[in-house]
Parts: sequence; structure tokens; C-alpha cells
Amino acid sequence: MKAVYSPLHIGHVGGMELNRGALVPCFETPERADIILNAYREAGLGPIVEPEDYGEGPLRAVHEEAYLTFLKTIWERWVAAGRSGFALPFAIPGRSLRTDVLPEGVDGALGHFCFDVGTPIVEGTWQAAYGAAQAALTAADLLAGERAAFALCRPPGHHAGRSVYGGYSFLNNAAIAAEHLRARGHGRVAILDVDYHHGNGTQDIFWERGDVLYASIHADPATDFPYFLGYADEEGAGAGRGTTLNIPLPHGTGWDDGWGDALQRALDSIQAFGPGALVVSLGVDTWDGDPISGFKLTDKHFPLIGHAIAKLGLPTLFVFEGGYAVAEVGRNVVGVLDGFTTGR
Ligand code: OKP
Ligand code: ZN
Repeated sequence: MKAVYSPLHIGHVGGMELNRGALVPCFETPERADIILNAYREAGLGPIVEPEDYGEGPLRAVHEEAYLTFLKTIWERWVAAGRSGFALPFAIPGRSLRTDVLPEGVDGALGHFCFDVGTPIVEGTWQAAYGAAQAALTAADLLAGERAAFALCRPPGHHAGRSVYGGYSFLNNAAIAAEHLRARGHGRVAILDVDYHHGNGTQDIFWERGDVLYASIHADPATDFPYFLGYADEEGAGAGRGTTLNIPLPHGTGWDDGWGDALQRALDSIQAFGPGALVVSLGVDTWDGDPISGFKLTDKHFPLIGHAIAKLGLPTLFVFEGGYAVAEVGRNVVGVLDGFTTGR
């Protein structure tokens, strides 16, 4: 299996996030990608290639133009306003405030396009997000000749909606790849999201789409980020009615007491959907030692995930999402990919 990796991710670094009442260094660090890169190389899983440049067209297929313009220009606007450090919003339009106005200044713009206070923007953020999206697109096109590919994306993407960022995500790499697979004629596309957190952005983007299934296993939003989406009663709307499947699980869930069965349920729904290709939002923050998560998967379960996915027999694109136990993310990602390769 080939891996696609953009070195541009290293410019997205140095921000702080609000965590349990304190500003702390971001959990989402450049080392995460480098550790996976090394683990992938050491495991001999396959070649590592740099992305092709598809430009902004495929990004526009998923995100609104005004949102992309904001992401591209916000850092220079921030600096022009005399700011330094990192950009975070401090007012976000909640109930009774207008979401339809785009204020002129940087603070208003940040609040307009953002939904949390955990996703700082620095000088290299746009380039990093752009590189990650290009990696996902490049890996998607590898499925023309290969059974599977791995996009080593950083920053992650599944919390980014059509015109909103948050949850460490700016461009929705998995959604951009899924849309690209549709355009390339792969038939219906299924997205399986195994990250600890619900992919609210991906669900938002494909909510009314009957040709793209979104199935996610995640921590119950009643207790966990992103809190306001990912409940079991959300099933899609319009042409997309029935093509969203949310399987929220309580804190502390392990493989034997729920996660393994949830995976089988999600895989069954994907099989019933009859897709021509599968995109996996691959988060490994389900590991029991993850510093910001609460599931209890252990090392041996990650190959089982890969094995079970392989049994679908679909062209499969793995897109990296979360995983914050820095030393272990490499082993667990490799575990899934290796389980996929040896399992079929
Ligand atoms: C991104 B991905 C820590 C609390 C959680 C947001 C988590 C984003 C996870 N400050 N903050 O889905 O792994
Ligand atoms: Zn996550």
C-alpha cells in the first residue's frame, strides 16, 4: 500500500488551545505525522510519495468559496491587525445572534467561521491544510490501480464542515477525497469514521446526499466533543435520508463490550449500501491511553479493525484523523493498515 505525505504540515505548529479551563499547547502536533511516517517506513508497508497538486477546484466541491478565502487570508489579516502568536475566536454566534453576517474585522471573521476555541491558526496553517487535502486527493486517485491507499493527513479534517472549522480541522480531507472518488466514477461512496470523535463536518457535508453514506462510531456527544452533533437519531435528510448512521458509545467502551459489535454494524450498513469505494476516517484516539479520549481499545484491536474492513472487498482509502498519544499513534495506525493488508 502506498502512503501519501505532504511535508507542508510542519508549518501548522505552536498554537495553544483552551483545555479544561487553561490555555495549553495544542495536542495536535507535527510529531504525530512524523511518528506515523517512521512507523510506516519501519513496518515496510510500502512506498511513501508526495502529493500531486490538484489546485483548489476539488476543495470548492466541498467547501464554500468565502470560507476558503477566509482560511487563505486570515493569517495575513491577523498580522496586519497588529496581532502575533496564534489566532483564536472569542465570540461565536450562539442562539439569538446572527450567523448570516460576515463581520469585517478579524475577530468577527474568526467567530463567523469557527465553532470551538481549540483550533488555533498560525502562519503555516493554510499551507498545511492544503497539503493534507492534496494528499487525500492523490491517495484517492491511487485507487484507480490499487486496492488501498493511505493519506497521512495532518491537520485532520472530519470536523470541518462546508464553511466552518474546529476540532483541529480546516479542510475536510475525507470528504474532499470522497467527492473526488464520485467525480472519478467510482460509484456510490461510503465513509467509515472510526475516530473517537464524531465527524460532524463530514456528516454536515453529505447530510442530504443519497450517493454518499456516512457511518460513524464515536463517543456519545452527550458527554464528548463535538457535543452538538453525532446523536443516534440523526439519519440524514432529503435524498440523504437513511444514509447517515451514527453509533454513539459511552465513555469507557472497549472492543468486547460494544466497539467490536458497533464496527460490525457499521460494516453491515456499508455492505447493504453497495458502494464502489470506501473512505476510512482513521482516528486511533480510541486507544485506551489517549490523553483526550475515553475508549479502551488496546494494541491488538487495531489489526482487527483493518482485517474487518478488508473483508468488505472494496477499494479503500485510509485518511488519517485523530490520535494524540504521540508515541503510540504510529504503532496503532500501522496496526490497522497491516491488518487490512494481511487480512484479505
Ligand atoms: C479532533 B479529532 C481538548 C478537548 C477536545 C477537541 C478534540 C478534537 C479532536 N481541548 N478538543 O477528531 O481527533
Ligand atoms: Zn478524534
